Amino acid sequence: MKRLFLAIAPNAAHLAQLTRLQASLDKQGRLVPRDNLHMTLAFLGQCSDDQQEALCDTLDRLAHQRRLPAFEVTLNTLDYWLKPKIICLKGVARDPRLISLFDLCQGLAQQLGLHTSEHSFTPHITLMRKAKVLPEFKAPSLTLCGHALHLYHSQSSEQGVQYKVLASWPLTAPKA
Ligand code: 2AM
Repeated sequence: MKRLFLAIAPNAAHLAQLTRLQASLDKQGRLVPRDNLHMTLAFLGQCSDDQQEALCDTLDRLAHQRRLPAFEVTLNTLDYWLKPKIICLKGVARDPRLISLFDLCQGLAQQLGLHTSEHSFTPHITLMRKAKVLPEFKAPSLTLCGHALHLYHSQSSEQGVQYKVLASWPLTAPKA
């Protein structure tokens, strides 16, 4: 069994902005390492090899049929979520292509009997864990263009949790 999730990776320019933003957070918490920064579309939980294979087969087919849409999202608000104790940079899913990609990922998780989100979708990137307070400054605005969907394996190691990309699919403009 592997702990898996589907997510989008920020590009190099966004990573630079995110690490600058992290540097201005107060140090009472644990910063998410730069290589781990991502925007989750579906946390799948523990998956068997068969579930992983079925998921990858379906996503291969959907990508081939150009049914995984590229999208844009603006993340521009810092928030503190009390229950998971995280600070994140969040936005609103206004782009219907992002909403449909989220629904598609959640639908796949459901079909395979995997974990599905118990919350409505708030696109966000977690910057700090074990956080205690919301910083009071205004966040920069980041507009992400989703061009690839990645399947990540969340692995616990001595250096902490590491996320490894197991597979990727291109996100495309729909067929004309
Ligand atoms: P996040 O996107 O808010 O940081 C891998 O564990 C990723 O899946 C994390 O980044 C995490 O949150 C997200 N995730 C969503 N729901 C989760 C859950 N119930 N348990 C663990 N991680 C979850």
